[in-house]
Order: sequence, then structure tokens, then C-alpha cells
Amino acid sequence: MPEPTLHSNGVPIPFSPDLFAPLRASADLLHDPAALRRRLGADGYVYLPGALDRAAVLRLRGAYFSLLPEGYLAAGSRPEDGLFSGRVPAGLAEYGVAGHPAHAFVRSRAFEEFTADPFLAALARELLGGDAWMLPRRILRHFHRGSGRASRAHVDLDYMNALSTAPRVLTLWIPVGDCPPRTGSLVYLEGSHTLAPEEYEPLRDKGDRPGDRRPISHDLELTARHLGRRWLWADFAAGDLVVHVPRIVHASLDTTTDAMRLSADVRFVRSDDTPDPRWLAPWSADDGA
Ligand SMILES: O=C(O)CCC(=O)C(=O)O
Repeated sequence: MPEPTLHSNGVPIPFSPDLFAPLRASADLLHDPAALRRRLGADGYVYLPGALDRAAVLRLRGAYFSLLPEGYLAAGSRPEDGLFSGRVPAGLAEYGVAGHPAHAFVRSRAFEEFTADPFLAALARELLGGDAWMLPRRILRHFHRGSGRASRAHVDLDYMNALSTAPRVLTLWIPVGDCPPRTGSLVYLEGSHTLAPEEYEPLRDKGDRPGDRRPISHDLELTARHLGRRWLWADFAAGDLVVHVPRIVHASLDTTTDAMRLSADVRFVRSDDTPDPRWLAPWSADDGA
């Protein structure tokens, strides 16, 4: 079980039954696309423990962490463990911009091959109910303890709204390594894909990023209480996968373990829809999208 108090962006949230509940696992529906689609519609996500090859996920983890400069990883540890030394070596480029390993990694053959797994495309096709393709902007997220950084509560659609019609799009969130809540896992606000945006609009006024209306809130307890819903969590392991719809509110917790949080989010869009043009180039942390 997680600690009695978790944090997101440095803000505490009690791990209590009025604020947290478990994600519902749907791996048993993988053989039944229609039922899986219904579950996605009902819950706004499908959580698929063990859907991916754990060894392949851990290889990907090792491939990324082996690119970090000397001194970043704990002495004597393996890249695959992704253990933080407690010190970011001086001179490293800002996270995810050209010159940082994450920027190179999303353009690497290892990442390309991993995300090209036909299982992912087939799953997206089944859930979108038609031909779909993967948007080139695929994000790698790496957090270490002490950074006080996590993803604020948001809906993906607010980052993909350049067109007047919303594309039919799905996000596949892939923890690249074991990721319990204390390592900074993703949490979903129960049933929040059915909320009208006006219901969470007031929260944006109290955010920690004045001038950016896209995040809903950095304060997960305030968000849960304002909307009267719990955060759904899981003890994610390498090989797990969650698919979510673009209107579900989600966020991540702070990393407090030596094991660093690494994840990838990839998005698939229906082939007969026009995607937001900002998602057509490989991700860079400073691309403004
Ligand atoms: O991994 C995270 O912290 C955020 C991921 C996310 O927002 C997404 O996959 O849509």
C-alpha cells in the first residue's frame, strides 16, 4: 500500500478511501474488442496489466538510462534499475530539449521499434473502431525524487485543440519500469470524462501556472474535493498499459523512490480524422505543444 500521504507537484494529498480507489483492470476483456470498447466508454480508460512483454519494457528502460551521463545513476546499479544517485550531473541540457538524452531517445531506433509493436496499433484500432495511426509526437517522461515535479491534473484535449473539431484520439500510457504511486504513477479522476469542462473551469483560477489555462490544477486533493470524485490508482508494473480517452482528468504523483519514474505516452488517431498539426513532429520538451 502507498504511504498515508502522497504528493503531487509538492502538494500533499492523504491516501484515504474518500480520495483514492483502485483502477479497474480489464485485461480479461482483451479477447473481446466490443466489451473492451464498452468498458472504455464507461470508465474513460482501460487498464491492461501485463499486456506488454515485461522483458521488452525493461530493455527499453535500460536503453534510455544507459544514455544518461556518468554520475546520474546510483553507483554500482544497472541502467535497467534506473536508480537515481541523488545528483544530476552539471552541464546536462534541460530535460527533453535537443542535447538531452530524452530528446535523442524518442528519435532512436529502440524507441521507434518499441512503439511500433503491432499489438499497440491493433489495440488502438479496435478501441477507435476503425483505421488509426500513431501520432509522431510521442512523449518520454522521466522524473526523479526530489524534483517536486509531476503532471498537473489535465485533460489531453486541452493540448490538442488546434482544430475546431476534436479528433477521435486515444492515449496509451506505458510505464517503462515498475511504477507504484510513490514512484510517481499516473492517477485518473473517477468518471471525469463525463464532466462538462465548466465544472472544472474554476479550478484553473487557483493553479500554480498563471497564464497557462491548460492545466486544471496542481492540487489533487482540491481537485478531488471540488469535483466530488476519487483518484484511481494502481501499483503499475513494467508490462502494464493504460488506454485513456482525451476527456478524462488525470495527473501524476511525485517520485519519492530511488527508482526513477520513466513512462511513454503515445497517441493514436483515427485515419479519417485531421489531427492537431502540433502532434505531427517528434516531441521536444520546448516545442510549446
Ligand atoms: O505521465 C505523465 O505524468 C502524464 C501522462 C499524460 O498526461 C498522458 O499520457 O496523457
